Amino acid sequence: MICLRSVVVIALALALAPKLFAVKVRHYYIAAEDVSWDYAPSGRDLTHGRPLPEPYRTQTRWNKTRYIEYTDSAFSTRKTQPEWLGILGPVIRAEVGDTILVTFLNRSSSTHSIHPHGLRYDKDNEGAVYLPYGKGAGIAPGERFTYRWQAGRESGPTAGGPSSVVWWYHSHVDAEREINAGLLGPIIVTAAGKADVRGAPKDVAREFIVLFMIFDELKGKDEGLFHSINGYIFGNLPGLVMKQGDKVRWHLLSMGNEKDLHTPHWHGKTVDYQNRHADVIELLPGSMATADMVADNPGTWLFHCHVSDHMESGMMATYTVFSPPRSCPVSVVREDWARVAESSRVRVRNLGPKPIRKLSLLSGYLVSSLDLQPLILAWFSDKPLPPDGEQTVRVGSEMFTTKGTHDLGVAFYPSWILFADGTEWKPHRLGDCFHVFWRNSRDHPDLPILPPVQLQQQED
Ligand SMILES: [Cu+2]
Repeated sequence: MICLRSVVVIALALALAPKLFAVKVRHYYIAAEDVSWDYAPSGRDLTHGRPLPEPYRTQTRWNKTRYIEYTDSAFSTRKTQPEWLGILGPVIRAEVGDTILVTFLNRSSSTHSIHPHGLRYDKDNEGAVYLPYGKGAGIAPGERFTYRWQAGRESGPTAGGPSSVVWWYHSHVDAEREINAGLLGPIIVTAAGKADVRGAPKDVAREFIVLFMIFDELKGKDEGLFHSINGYIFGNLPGLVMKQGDKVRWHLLSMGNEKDLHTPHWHGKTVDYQNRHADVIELLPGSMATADMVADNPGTWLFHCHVSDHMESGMMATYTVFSPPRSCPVSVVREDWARVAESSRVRVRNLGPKPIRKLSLLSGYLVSSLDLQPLILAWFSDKPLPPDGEQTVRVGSEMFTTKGTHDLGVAFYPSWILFADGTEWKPHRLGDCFHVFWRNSRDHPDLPILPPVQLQQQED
């Protein structure tokens, strides 16, 4: 009997052990670095397909200081972050119950810190300069400090709300100047039991974090005021893409001064926000808001601040909901840029079961990940193409010249296919089944290019 009781006690202890000791420590390595930042890398207003308006075209590249994430304490290998994060520092994630360690290395030329919102810390780990000072209040250039923060119950979502919430972190030595410099980023805390291994909520397909903020480069002069979303103006923010049907979570942030009253507005969809349906959300400087969207309306949609002055000044981006990919009857075969450029021929493969009698290809310059400029020229196959067969199609050589071009690459896509049985295939949208030959494949291996002609103007 005693023996059985001991077994039960041991079994109970073992069963409870994972719960008692499952406190996760998530360790991040984040440096502050002086960098150069371009508010409009394309040099264009990508939401309207035209040059940047004055006065913003004068200078879009400025010196900033950013939080950059590394893989470990050597601070030699950078972690890649999604393009859409833009100027924001890396996402620091935790599940309620976790401990967060951030080893901060100050590689910039001024003293900085990391101050978290929403998490629990003691004085030394507050990362803010005021009396009395904690050890992590300000870290001098070249120095490092490891902050320890707790994501307790009060850091997570409340019952009935979304499964994750967003908080700020930013430098707090001379906060106004440092935030304007770019030293800011998001913390996401997921409810206990609802996080995957990364700490991200399991019940949403993707989370986007978007900061609405006016960066001031010239002490308030118009040409130095960048009304940006994640540090990009006039549609230059890349990567807000999702699949049709995805449950998507938007974490909205605002920072800045009394001009930073922002009202993010989605075209194309409403969101669930604080027990109401909304397509505009109100933000004040320092605000953090979380809204959920079911991305069931395919297309490219405008996402912008609804304050008139801010709209005018380029506080806009687009997001794209992809419909499920259509099966393609042919593919353009992946090849080296140099090889294609030299031969002025692309190879086409018949992916379907039916023999193809004839087909035509169109092409366009990929000016940015959101902007494909179609060319009018069409090229035709010169002989039938059996199932699984490949043949080369001669295309114009002029598009492969590098002189004076700033495009990322050249895209080819089928525009018409005539099968041997007399039936035809035409694209639903021009650009369906496209393939890009990158001018520099090493620089743009994973750029999430969008099907062309999806960029539609969605004016209010
Ligand atoms: Cu605004």
